[in-house]
Formats: sequence, structure tokens, C-alpha cells
Amino acid sequence: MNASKELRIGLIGTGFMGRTHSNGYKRVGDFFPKLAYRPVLQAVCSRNLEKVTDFAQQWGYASVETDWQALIARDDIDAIDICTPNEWHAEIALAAAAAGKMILCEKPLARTLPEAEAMVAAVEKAGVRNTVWYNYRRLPAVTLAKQIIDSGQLGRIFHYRANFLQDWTINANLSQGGGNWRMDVASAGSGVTGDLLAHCIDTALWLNGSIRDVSAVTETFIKERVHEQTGELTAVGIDDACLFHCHFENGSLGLFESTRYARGHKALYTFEINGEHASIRWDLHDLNRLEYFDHRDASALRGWRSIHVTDGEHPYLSQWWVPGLGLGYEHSFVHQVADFLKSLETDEPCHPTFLDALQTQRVCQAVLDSAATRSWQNTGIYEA
Ligand code: 4PW
Repeated sequence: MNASKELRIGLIGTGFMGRTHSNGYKRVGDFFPKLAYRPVLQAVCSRNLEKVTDFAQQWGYASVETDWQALIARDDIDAIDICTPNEWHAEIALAAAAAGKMILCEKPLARTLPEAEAMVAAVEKAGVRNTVWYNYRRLPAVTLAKQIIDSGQLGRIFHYRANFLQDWTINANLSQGGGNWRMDVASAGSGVTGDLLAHCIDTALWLNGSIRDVSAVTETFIKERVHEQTGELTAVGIDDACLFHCHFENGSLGLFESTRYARGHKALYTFEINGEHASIRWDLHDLNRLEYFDHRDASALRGWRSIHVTDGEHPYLSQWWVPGLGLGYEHSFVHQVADFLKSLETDEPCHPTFLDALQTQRVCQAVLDSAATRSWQNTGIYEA
């Protein structure tokens, strides 16, 4: 049964994230057929006409724009999906909210805390539905971890540990700016803190509650790179690596590490949570597996259980294949679209909202401030 109500999408940005989101919109109806709403790929926008036309043909968008303001001005668009480099998130979101459009924004919410605060104020003032694509929450094993923690199985939590390790920037000849906007602080806002640790922080706030204060160190290993736009050798402003520890409001201690200089690691996102009765751990490189240790098991049988999260009873899995067959990275985006469409039916927020993502931004800002001042910093975030 095809959903009868349309959500007409205007996507801005045709890069890596434009593809992951488009795939989500295309797949959702086939696997979540009972939803009342269905996404319609109404228009895609990018500055380069040839590129955006190719993208529209490949992914099935009905029309193209080369000016995002023209896209927002259209009355046949219900929701704006922001997949641009970070430098555009705030300006586009503010305009989209003022035009009364729903907004789906790629993470991190913004480059800076003031930008993020302005975005929250704008969506609240306009009363428009909003969400941020912290996609890892929606992998079944991560959602299962949330269910287990919320059921109280772990007991009092003592430790939260997370890593996000990559190695793609260990190359002195890599430029910054332009195509490599993640390397350019003016465009990205920060380095691994906003790009990678933001994922770890979003998951941590969701699984383990608020973070009270942080103490961090950052490092930029390669200090100068050629800027693509100017051709000049320019100081690198992003953090290549960031480590921090923290106190959670629930009394547990957190330890986080992220780098793009861990040779051999491409996207190793891991977390482990140690509670009074049980522990849980997860690894993006084996994303359908959740490991669980319960001290209350009979001692002769006690050990880490390796849960293959592919059963119909596991989160999202009843919509997919038979038990034993796993899902991939791309399914987290399909799930986010499904949850967003569901939120239109239920009129509930689709978390993480801009307000939720603002809390992640506050932690990121405190981490960067802590590293810059070599001091502990309060995050100032509320208890969610
Ligand atoms: O959001 C992150 C990206 O910016 C991703 O989850 C992984 O790291 C893949 O690319 C970068």
C-alpha cells in the first residue's frame, strides 16, 4: 500500500551526504509501507548546473535549482534537507524556518555555538518540524543498546568510553578548503571534534544523559596546507585529534578519543559502557553485533555475549530480511527518514531535534574551549 500523503523534499547539496539521504528517501517506502507519508524527491539544489542535473537524473529528483534561496521560495517544497558543508547550515536553516519549511539538517548542527543557538531559536519561533542526521543512533544494535540501558539492566553506570578513529589526513600534501572543506576551519568550524566526536557525544547524551564538564586536549599535526581556493600555504585551523574526559550528570566518568591520524582505522567508531551489573560494547566495523556481559549470569556460564542484532524482535529489523542477515551503514539513514515520516503522523518530535543537537554543540564547544585554555569547562547543558 502506497502512503497517500506527500512530503516534498528540497535537498541542498549533492555530495556524500546528499547521496546517503537520497538513498534513504528512495528506500523507505519499500520497507516501511505502512507509513502514512511518503517522501517525494521534488528538487535538488547545487551551484553547478551540470553536476546537479546529473545528480537529479541519477537519483530521480523531479527538478533542479542552482540557488538555494530560490529552492526555499518554492511553494511546492515541504521540507528542506541541508547537506551542504557546515558553513551554510545556519544561513539556510534560518531562511528555511522563516519560510515555514520543515528542516532536516546534516550533522553537526552548526560550526559554532552562536550559530546553533540561532538555529534553535529560528525553528522554535517558526514552529517548524526539525531533525539532525546523527544517523548512528538508528543502527539496530545501537538502538538495542539504548533499550537495554533504559530497562535498567546495567544498574548504576560507572564508565562511558568512546572512540572515533580515522587515518585519511596523514598526508602533508592534502589541501584544505574547496573539495576538502572538512580540513578548513572557516567551512567546518572545527576538525574531528565537530565531525567525529559530535557523533560520539550525540550517542553518549542519548544513552547516558547529560555531560556536566570536560577536560580536553587537541592537536594539529600538520600545521600548514595549501588552500584550494587561494593556492597559498595557509595555517591549518582544525583539530586533527581530540581527547577528552568528562563527568556525566549521573555520576559516571566519560573518556573520548578521536583522530584522523590512527593509521589502519578508516571509521572505527566504538563505545563501551560499564555498569554495576552489566556492560555493553559496540563497534561500527561489526555494526550488527552488540556485546553484553552480565555479572548476574551463573558464574560457570558468565562471559561476554555476542548478540547478532538481526532478529525480527530487534529494533527496525521486522521491516527487513530474515534473522541472520545483517544491515549496513546506509540503513541508518532509511530509518531516520522512516522515523521522521512517523513523527508527522504522531506529531511527536523526531529526535535528535535542533534542540538536542544544540546540547551536543555545547559539549563540543566546551571541549574546544577546554583544550584552548588547558582548563576544565562546564558544558552548561540541561538535564534532558
Ligand atoms: O559524519 C561523518 C563524516 O563526516 C561520518 O559518519 C564518517 O566520518 C564518514 O565520514 C565522516
